[in-house]
Amino acid sequence: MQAAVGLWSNRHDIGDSIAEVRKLDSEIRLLLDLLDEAFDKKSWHGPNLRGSIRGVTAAQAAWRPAPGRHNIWELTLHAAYWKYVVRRRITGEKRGSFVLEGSNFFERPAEQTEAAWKHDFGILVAEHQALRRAVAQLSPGSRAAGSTWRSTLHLVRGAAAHDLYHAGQIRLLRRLETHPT
Ligand code: NI
Repeated sequence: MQAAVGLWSNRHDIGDSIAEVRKLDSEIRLLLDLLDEAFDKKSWHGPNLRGSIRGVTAAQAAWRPAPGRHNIWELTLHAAYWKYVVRRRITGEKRGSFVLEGSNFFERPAEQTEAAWKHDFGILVAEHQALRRAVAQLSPGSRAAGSTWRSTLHLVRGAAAHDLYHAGQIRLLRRLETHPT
């Protein structure tokens, strides 16, 4: 009898943890979909961040609507930087730093060449992939502290929204550059 109760209670625990893992998986899948649709997977509303940058030349990327205003190049690195920040915050990683010195905005171009532009765009893609991996690897244990998990969800949702916020700006900059007043 004792054994049967023990067995039942074990099975019950296993059932709970499977449900937990499934719930976690569906949450993680949703977060990855959000990140991907904001960056490079088909979204219904229009261009996502990568789509908004597609076909931009170094000259277009360097164009400013007014002195002191950010250009597409700078917005691209800004988006890369915040993907890095969110990754660091959700993993709690203490070591390592962003690939560029500084934070938030980086003055560009240092040299206006297609190679330099392509290189900096590559930083954005690499940071997106690194953030994606970090989200995919969030462990069930990271849900233990409720407020920490809520903060993780908030950070990752915000990372997706941030991409789209700047994707819209980049589309507008492209239109302004093509049709200067
Ligand atoms: Ni921003």
